[in-house]
Amino acid sequence: MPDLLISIKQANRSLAVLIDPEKMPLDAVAAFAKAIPSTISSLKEKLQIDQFFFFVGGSSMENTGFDEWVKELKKHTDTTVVIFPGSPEQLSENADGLLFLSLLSGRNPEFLIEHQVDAARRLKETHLEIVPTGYLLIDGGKETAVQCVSKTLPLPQNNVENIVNHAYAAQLMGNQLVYLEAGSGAVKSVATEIVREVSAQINVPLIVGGGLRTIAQIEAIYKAGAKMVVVGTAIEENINWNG
Ligand code: 1GP
Repeated sequence: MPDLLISIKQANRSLAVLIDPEKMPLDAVAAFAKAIPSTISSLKEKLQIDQFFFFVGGSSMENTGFDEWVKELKKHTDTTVVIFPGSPEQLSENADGLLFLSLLSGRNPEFLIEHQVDAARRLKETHLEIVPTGYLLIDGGKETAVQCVSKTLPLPQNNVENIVNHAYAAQLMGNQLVYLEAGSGAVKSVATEIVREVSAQINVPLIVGGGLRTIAQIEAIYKAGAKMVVVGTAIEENINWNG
């Protein structure tokens, strides 16, 4: 398995396609894995992407057949699969890596430390590459699943300094990645100005996701300094999405 964190640091542009197993039945996984490479190669060309990942996870606390689902995906793809967990139960040895998220924008202890403690013993025994990630929910213009499930408020986009301070604190706490999340299906993605300010102030790779639907938006996010962009809904709605 490639070293996930090193490869994110070394590549100029990484793109992750986010898939929520709750929204894709097991028997649809093979067809998805067969169809996605042509979408990926078109995006690769348009955006000069160096590498792709699948992020797998969802905000729902359910975990029906998560492991089996990941196993099915790995059976049909060579792409690195990274767990983007919504809960400690979303774990599978069939994946390659896991973002160990702390929702640092919020003040709910459950998402700051309790889930992490719950997962600790299982993670100690895993072969997965675990990457500590400071996860910041940014106001995306509507109530998103992360906000709803975590019962935390997003950081308003008009207070850039506050977002920068959260990101810098995330780095000081030892996080190896910082993730600016406008929330799945956000009406307003994270402003490029915010991406620029945050990426100038931290020296760990910056991930940006939520509400990204056009090539122009994604290009602007990379240009502003993001190392990785995450796209979910656009591809979920249309497997042939190409911006
Ligand atoms: C990943 O939640 C996002 O950061 C995905 O958002 O579904 O809006 O692309 P979309």
